[in-house]
Amino acid sequence: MRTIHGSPFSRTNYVIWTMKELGLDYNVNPISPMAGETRKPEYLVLNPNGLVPTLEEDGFVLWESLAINFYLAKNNGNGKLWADNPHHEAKIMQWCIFGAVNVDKPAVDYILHKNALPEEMREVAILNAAEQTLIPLLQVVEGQLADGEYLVDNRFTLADLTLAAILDYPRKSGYDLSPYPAIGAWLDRCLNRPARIAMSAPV
Ligand SMILES: N[C@@H](CCC(=O)N[C@@H](CS)C(=O)NCC(=O)O)C(=O)O
Repeated sequence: MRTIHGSPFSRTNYVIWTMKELGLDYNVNPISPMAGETRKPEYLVLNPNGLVPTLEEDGFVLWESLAINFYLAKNNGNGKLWADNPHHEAKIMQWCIFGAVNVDKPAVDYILHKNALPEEMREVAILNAAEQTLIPLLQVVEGQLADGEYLVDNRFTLADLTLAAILDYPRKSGYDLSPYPAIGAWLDRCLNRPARIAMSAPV
């Protein structure tokens, strides 16, 4: 029995996308941070950070969306989403870590302070800083995509899934990606995959 704890409107969606790509069976326990459900004692036993997502699989518990995705892809993918040699594995990890460590924070700050937070909580200084921080990071991704349709091994891997999931929301919130045509085309390619589209269906 595999359960993913977390509202699909959170980083939980990175893991749901992975499970859909891999064709795995799963249940979603749609607990919501907004409703304070991640701070309840029964949830803190699973994830002492009080954050989503958390994976529970036959008594095995794992948190951090990237670690969950590595675990699922390495052990269930038969090469899908993952690598066929150590160099590709290292490159997939490089792009995923780059996404989680460098891109995620300014991307989330941008979304929150552009339109997700209630208006009185939005700060223009944070929005502008996020916008500026993203520029050199997007230039790096644009440079990589100038040479191919995907980030690693010319096929869709966890590297693409991770970065596309992170960059989807700033674009939806209005971040101007027109200076980065390769990113725009690649995002469309990734987000139009059947597994991603299936995520909007009831789980
Ligand atoms: N690095 C963590 C971040 C998890 C995270 O920040 N989750 C947010 C939702 S997207 C959350 O649970 N927030 C609840 C809170 O801050 O109380 C991961 O990728 O799993």
